[in-house]
Amino acid sequence: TEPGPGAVHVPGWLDLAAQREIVRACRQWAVGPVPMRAAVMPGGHPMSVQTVCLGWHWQPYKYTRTADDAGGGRVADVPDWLITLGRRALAEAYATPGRPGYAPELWKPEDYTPDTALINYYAHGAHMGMHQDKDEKSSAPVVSLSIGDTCIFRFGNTLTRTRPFTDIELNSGDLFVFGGPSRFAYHGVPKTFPDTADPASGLPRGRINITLRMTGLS
Ligand code: MD5
Ligand code: FE
Repeated sequence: TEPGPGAVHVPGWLDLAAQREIVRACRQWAVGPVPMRAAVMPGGHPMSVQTVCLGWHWQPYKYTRTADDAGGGRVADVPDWLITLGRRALAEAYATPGRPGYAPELWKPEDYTPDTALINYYAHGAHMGMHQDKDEKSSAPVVSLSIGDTCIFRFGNTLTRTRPFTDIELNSGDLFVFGGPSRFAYHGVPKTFPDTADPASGLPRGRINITLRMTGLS
């Protein structure tokens, strides 16, 4: 379905075997080379969501080459299989004739080379406030993959962090692509629903969201 222009939701895109493989990779990334951490906002409050970064390290509100807020060092690269998965995601969302949201002009899958993946972990009770993703210097789409607990994803508008917005349930295995006019919309995750995922996803507790991005940085 297409909640806004360039925003395409593909429920159940990842099967359980694919979800388990991704969770297994995330478990490794969470311990190093730069461990998963709750980023600390400029006001001094740690986020309730924990994040591990690939490619570039995200610190509120900038990308850095070394993880100066998390022990220093350089984060792992985005693996080729994840870049390939991102291209397949774009092909599915934008280039499948007949799918609502069909928009092959928005971005060519073969031109999609995400150089960053942000892996967010939502323990029970974690949430993410309304914000825009504008630290990237590229308008390439963001590919979002969800695994584990169901959440409410709040998709807003480009002008304000308030209404109008659309609340959408994201379940384990769902794909969401944000491109075109939706790339810089406000969005957030007001809540997750504890213990709602099939344990066969590989994630017995909490929620993982992976976002693939092109930073436009070098
Ligand atoms: C999440 N993550 O579920 C969300 C999914 C983040 C973040 O918001 O910044 O790590 S990504 C949702 C997204 C990305 C880019 C644009 C839009 C939504 N949008 O226009 O709604 O952890
Ligand atoms: Fe975001």
